[in-house]
Amino acid sequence: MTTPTFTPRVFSGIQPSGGLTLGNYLGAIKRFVSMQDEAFETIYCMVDLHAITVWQDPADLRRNTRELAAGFIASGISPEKSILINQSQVPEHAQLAWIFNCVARMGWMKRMTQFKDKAGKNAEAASLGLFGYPALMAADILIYHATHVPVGEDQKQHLELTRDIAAKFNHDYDVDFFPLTEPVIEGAATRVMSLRDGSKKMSKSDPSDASRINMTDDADTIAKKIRKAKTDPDALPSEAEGLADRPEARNLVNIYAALNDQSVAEVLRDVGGQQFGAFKPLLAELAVSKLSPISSEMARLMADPSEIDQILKRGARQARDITAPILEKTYEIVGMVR
Ligand code: AQP
Repeated sequence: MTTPTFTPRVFSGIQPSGGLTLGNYLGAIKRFVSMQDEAFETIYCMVDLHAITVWQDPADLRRNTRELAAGFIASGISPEKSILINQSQVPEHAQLAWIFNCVARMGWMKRMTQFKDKAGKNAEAASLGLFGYPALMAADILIYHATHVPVGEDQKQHLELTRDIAAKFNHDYDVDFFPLTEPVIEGAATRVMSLRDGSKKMSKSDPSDASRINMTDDADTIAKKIRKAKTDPDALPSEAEGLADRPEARNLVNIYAALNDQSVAEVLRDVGGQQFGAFKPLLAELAVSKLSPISSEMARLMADPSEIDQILKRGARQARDITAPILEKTYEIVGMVR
């Protein structure tokens, strides 16, 4: 059998499980934007079905989905260049996920660290959906035959599972139908850490608002959170090796580098030797200058969400032109009578 060539196609998604954070922006959205101008078809998704794997108030979910779409558009994702969707309007995601539930093995799923982190000590009370989350994520990607997935570092394990599912499906049915998708984990801030604890990733669902910068925070709030960010008493080093055992310092320098499109080495050439009292105001000023145009555009878009709803509806129609034939072919391969 000849190996098919797949159209270079990017898929990625973010959960509308809260407001967008600087971690989502630097780890994912910035790369989503740049990939639009490379040789890829791009599809970006508000993964609302993923969000309900933990409880979401329905009104909040609706608002967060629209606000996330506003965040994508305000950050530079163009509905003319990319297909923008919310997952639940493209039913083939969930339909393929069922097939993948029957391909993925319990042993594979039990190794997923995100489930262990999110379910915590009380795993018996976690939803079945939270456990099955990675199979739905594999379906999100493979229902488009996506070849590349830009994500933050925390999603690496789920992308390996996506490749395992594709490979097992292809093997079991003796086809070359699903591509082995490549993760795209690039940049100075693939893992932005909490501002309160350098060992935890910045997360929209962290109970402490001071742990994260939200894309909708105003200039004063951003400056205050950076001023209060946990650091150590030493001055910044002049070379990256000097950050090795200083997670909080490393995090702030990584954030600066990613926001300013510089490498860590370039940043440290300029700020090495400075105390945090001098560096934090620079970082705050940079963050405000990059984020405030995005938050004002988000506010403008949210003032009339009907424009967002139209974009998502159109996106779903475009998406289904790709997903419906792939689902049909999958059912045929599996042996469903059509
Ligand atoms: N701290 C982070 N640093 C770099 N990238 C990050 N991402 C998330 N947090 C960071 C990337 O953002 C994309 C969307 O993530 P998600 O919302 O689907 O789920 P998540 O990774 O679980 O994000 P959160 O903010 O932690 O959400 P909650 O709190 O609801 O679980 C992914 O590409 C992710 O890598």
